[in-house]
Amino acid sequence: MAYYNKALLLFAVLVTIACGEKNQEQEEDKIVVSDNISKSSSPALDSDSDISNKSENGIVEVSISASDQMQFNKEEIKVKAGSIVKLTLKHTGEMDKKVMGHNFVLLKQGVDISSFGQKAMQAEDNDYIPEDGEQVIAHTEILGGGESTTIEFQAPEAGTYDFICSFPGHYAIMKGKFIVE
Ligand SMILES: [Cu+2]
Repeated sequence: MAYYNKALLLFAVLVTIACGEKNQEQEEDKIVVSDNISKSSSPALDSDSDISNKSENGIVEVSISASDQMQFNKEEIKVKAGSIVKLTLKHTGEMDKKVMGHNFVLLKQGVDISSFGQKAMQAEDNDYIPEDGEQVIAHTEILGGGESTTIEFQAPEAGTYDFICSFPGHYAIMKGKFIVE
């Protein structure tokens, strides 16, 4: 119940932020979410192209899934700076979260993945997020097979960030780039 309230509060804050940014240039409203790297990397497609997902009020929806094969289905996620990211993580497998748990953790720039991953390993009671939380921009809880969860956060400043699953032993394979343009 406490978690729910917290999530609701966070949502309310994010909505407030999103509304505050409504007045930015129209250009800011165009969010590119890449779910197919080869398709979106064509230089012929400029930012005015209509094929990319557009967002309402600067909110961009991103979905990513994780499997019993210990893999994310995406290696790259692209969003526009300043947007509110509504990210859904889905565990498409069947295995228990104690055996094949997955989360999505967006790391701050400069954080070393393997040293973070080793620290995270000791934080089982905190969804494998180190208690200080200092190296993390946003994260989901740990999911087991068949579960899904959605988080919202503000995209950090333009740049390339790493995302990982911090379940013990997964970060070496389950990682990708979160690109803010
Ligand atoms: Cu995982």
